[in-house]
Amino acid sequence: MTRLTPDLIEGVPEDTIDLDSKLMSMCGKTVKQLALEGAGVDHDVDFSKMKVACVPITSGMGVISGFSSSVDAIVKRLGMQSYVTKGTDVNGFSQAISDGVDMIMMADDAMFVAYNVHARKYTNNSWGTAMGYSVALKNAAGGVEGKDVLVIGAGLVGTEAVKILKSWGANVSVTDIKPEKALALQEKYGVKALEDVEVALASHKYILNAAPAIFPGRLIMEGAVVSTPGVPHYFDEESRKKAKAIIHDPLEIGTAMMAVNSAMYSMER
Ligand code: 2YC
Repeated sequence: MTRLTPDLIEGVPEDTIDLDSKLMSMCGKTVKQLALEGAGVDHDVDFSKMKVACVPITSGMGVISGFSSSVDAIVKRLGMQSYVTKGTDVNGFSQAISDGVDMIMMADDAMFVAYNVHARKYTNNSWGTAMGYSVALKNAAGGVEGKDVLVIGAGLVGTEAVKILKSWGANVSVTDIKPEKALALQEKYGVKALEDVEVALASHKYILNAAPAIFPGRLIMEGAVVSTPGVPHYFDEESRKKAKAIIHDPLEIGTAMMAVNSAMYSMER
């Protein structure tokens, strides 16, 4: 899993990229509306009663400066009550439980979860990112049913995205730097494994890029819709000119998706 760095998320607490405006122009939806759609909810939901604790986790490579405060800000932007616990790890977790929160958000080096205390169920960031960026792609593309969609990366996020896009009736192709990983998805989900990423990229208008890869604009089709959670993220000038939409943010779409999905485990649908 690609590990965020403080510089990548420093703009998240203040939403310096104004993500909702970008998504409204590309997808016609806000982050919250995309997350509700991904959670299978077709109406707005008032989350103001939802109490959330974000617990910093020091295990492994330790805390990422700004990560918990970014998650806290993203959850607040959904209308939920949220705070970062004073304690970290088990101490923070126990504070959250004794505070009687409804949901706990925390991440170590392997997993990032939104745990709904009442439902005793969680949503992880791999599914949340895959769903959030698939919903964004679907909205920006005006639907994906019957359309050729390329998923780049057969890792945790790419695999979830393959399953989601296939379930929506897209003709899914998948490519990975390790061909055997794409072939495994071909076997398991009946999608097409493509060997050459450059040929794949240049022949697809709809792309979900779940790889930490950077692609030159010469490979991007005119009018391409690129939904790209992958970090590091960089699309050159040519890509920006040719693409109809390049949907990216360092953390918010995936985090909002998992927070909304887990909140709905214990709320009226
Ligand atoms: O600050 C903390 O609590 C750290 N333990 C957080 C570590 C997050 C590691 N994961 C990542 O950087 C990325 C995120 C986009 C979520 C999934 N992988």
